[in-house]
Formats: sequence, C-alpha cells, structure tokens
Amino acid sequence: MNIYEYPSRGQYKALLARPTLSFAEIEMRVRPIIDEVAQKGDEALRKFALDFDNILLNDFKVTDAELRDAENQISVELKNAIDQAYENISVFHKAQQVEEAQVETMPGVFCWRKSVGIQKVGIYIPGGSAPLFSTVLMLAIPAQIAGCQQIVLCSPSNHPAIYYAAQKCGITEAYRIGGAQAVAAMAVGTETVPAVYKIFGPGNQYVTAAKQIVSQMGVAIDMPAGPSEVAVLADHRANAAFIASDLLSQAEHGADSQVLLVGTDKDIILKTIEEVKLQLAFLPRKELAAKALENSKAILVKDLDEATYLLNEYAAEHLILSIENPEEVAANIVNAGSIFLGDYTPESCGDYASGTNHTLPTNGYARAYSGVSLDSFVKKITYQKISKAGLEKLGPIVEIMAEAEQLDAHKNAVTIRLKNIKDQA
Ligand code: HSO
Ligand code: ZN
Repeated sequence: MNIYEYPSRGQYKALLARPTLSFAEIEMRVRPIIDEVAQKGDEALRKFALDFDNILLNDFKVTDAELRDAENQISVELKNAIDQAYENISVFHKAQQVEEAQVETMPGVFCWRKSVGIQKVGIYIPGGSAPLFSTVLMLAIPAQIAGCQQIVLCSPSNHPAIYYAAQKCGITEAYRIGGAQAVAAMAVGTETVPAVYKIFGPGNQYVTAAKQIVSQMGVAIDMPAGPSEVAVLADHRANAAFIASDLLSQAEHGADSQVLLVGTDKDIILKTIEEVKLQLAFLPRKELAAKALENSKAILVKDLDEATYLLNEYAAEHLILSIENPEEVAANIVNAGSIFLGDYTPESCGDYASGTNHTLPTNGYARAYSGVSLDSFVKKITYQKISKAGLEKLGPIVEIMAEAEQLDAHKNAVTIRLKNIKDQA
C-alpha cells in the first residue's frame, strides 16, 4: 500500500483514477457467444458449457425438489442467519414502497403515477470460490416486493445456500448455467431459458461485457459494473485493526478490488498498514487480497474538509467513516454508493444482513447512479384523466402551444373535442 502525503488538489484526478478496463477485446469474444445463443438456443448453451467449463449439460433447469431440499443441506445456523438477513433486507426495501398522491394540476385535470413491477427479471450469480448467496437475497427480495411475475436465476453454482435463498425469495425458476452465455440466454431466450426484460447481478469481465452488449439490444441491466471498491476515512482516534479488517474484507473479493485509505493522522495510517500485514497472513484468500492491496493507496490529508473534497472526487462504492463525528462528514458527502458511519459499522454488515442493498455503483458511477433498490425492479407509469370542464380550461393552452410548434394534428386533437363539447351545450 503506497502512502501519499498531502497531495495537491491538482494531483487528485491522477491519484484517484481507476484502472481503465479494455472492453473492446473482451467484446470481440463475447459478441459471437451472444449471436450463437440467439441462433442455436440450448444447443449453444451445451456447447459453451463443454468448451469453456468442461461440463456436460443435459437438463440444466434446477428442479423444484433440488430447490426445496437445499434447506436440509445447510447448517441450522446458516439457515437462521439467512432468515434474519431476509427479514432485515425485506423490511428496508418494503419501506421504499411509496404511494404517490393523485394530483389535480388544474380543475378537472387529474394526473397520477404508479409503480408496476417489471414482469420478467433475470438474476445472474457467478460461480467460483465464493458462493454469493447474499447477492441472491439482495436482488430477489426487491424483485419479490416489487411484484415481478417471473424471477429467473442463472448460476453455474449449485451451492445449497444459493438454492435456499432462491426459494425463500420466490425465484420462479433457476438454471445451472454461467458466463456470458447465461446472460445471452436470459436476454434472447432459448427453448429452456425464458427471455427477461432486465438482467441483474455481478460477474467476471465476460459477464459484464455480455450485460453491456445486451443492454444495447434493448434488454435493461442493473448498472454498469466495475471491480468492487471501498474507501475508509480515518481520524487520529480510529482503531487501526478495525480499519485494516475493512480494507481486507474488500481486498479479498478479487485481485482487481479497489481499496483506498484516507487519513488525517500519519500514525494511524502507518499502524493500519502494519495491521493489514498481520491480518492478511491469516486469510485463506490472502493471495487475492495481497494482489488487490498492491494497487491500493493510503492518502494523508490535512483535515476532514480536505478528506470530504477528495472523497467526493473519488465517489466510492462503499465509504466507511471511522471518525469521531461521522454524521458531520456524511452530511457533506454527495458522491458515494453507500456510507457506513462510525467505528462499529463494518461494510460486511451491509454486504450481508443490515438491510441495505449491496449492489452498488462502482468505478465512479456513484456520481450519477444509485445502488439497486426497489426502484430498480419497477417502472413508473403515469396516468391522466381530464374532464370536459378540464379540457375547456387546458385545451386552449395546448392549442396555442401546438400551433407555435407547427404541429397542427396535435392542435386538432383538442379543437375537435372542444367543438364537440360546445355542440352538446
Ligand atoms: N462487497 C460486495 C458484496 C458482497 N460481499 C457479497 C460479500 N458478499 C460488493 O458490494
Ligand atoms: Zn463484500
């Protein structure tokens, strides 16, 4: 971890830059996969499973019995933990259901808006060493609350915790397929896998590229994704061991994870770096974490105002405020995916079970994007109803505007009705 002492504001841009991801080369490899799934359906899925993962896929739809039986294959402790996380995430996301009032903008002109669940959504959960069943909760719970009718899960992993979470969250069907081809299947549909309208979930560069490509084909995606990241702000009284554990919990996600420590006290920064070394040695995923730490930075700044400025420039996916009065700084942070306040709020709690969603904007997207929430699973339809008296008031305004835009048919749609109302009188 390199230390940068009191960099000038002019240096921030270069200092905070994320590594650029070269999309073009991966895109070239992913496009033919998507085309082949579109043309050959299940046959292509079987071929890619054999070519890429050496798996002979026959039936890849997960059976109801497999989903139901998952409960018996995990420990009671894990089941109870998932159940509590489910409760907390449900409560937090249910609170996002807001019914908007019907508004009478002018006498007789009524406008309103309603949230409607996206009918068909797809959730991708990667395979690999960490079975991300927590991500099933984070995506399927809001989908369930939103009232999505079809919630499709694709994952190359058959970890029972993934299946337990899936059935608990009302996933309507699950398929044991992975990679770019799974994203393609959910985008275009095959004989077995239904096409969906929006695809969610993390994945490697190929999955990310596939999501980006299908999003240009008219299928919505949750958000543009980059490697996961955390920024920790520490003051003179912060606990170095706590902060080190937070940095490592992010670093262990992958070699490309981004970890940033911002401090107002050099001693704490040095102690934290020592602690990171100590704790790293005990981690089963130490190689991955060590790689991520190679590109990570510790930045010493003169005070909390400067830290706030820097952190707003960076726009972290996760921001931990390990400082005396975290609320004061939090009030001035305008760019972050999710903020963790105080010494006893590790990111891990948000990752698993406090209630907030862990699918968050990375790579600086927190400047303009929000994390996944109930909103991500609904569309908002607007409605209006105008009475005859309302049209008599509003109509002439629209006639004038349509005429000024030289759109006569628009004007006529009002005029013809106003005339009809007059004739009735
Ligand atoms: N920190 C990850 C989410 C996660 N952590 C899943 C553990 N499991 C991205 O926000
Ligand atoms: Zn995590």
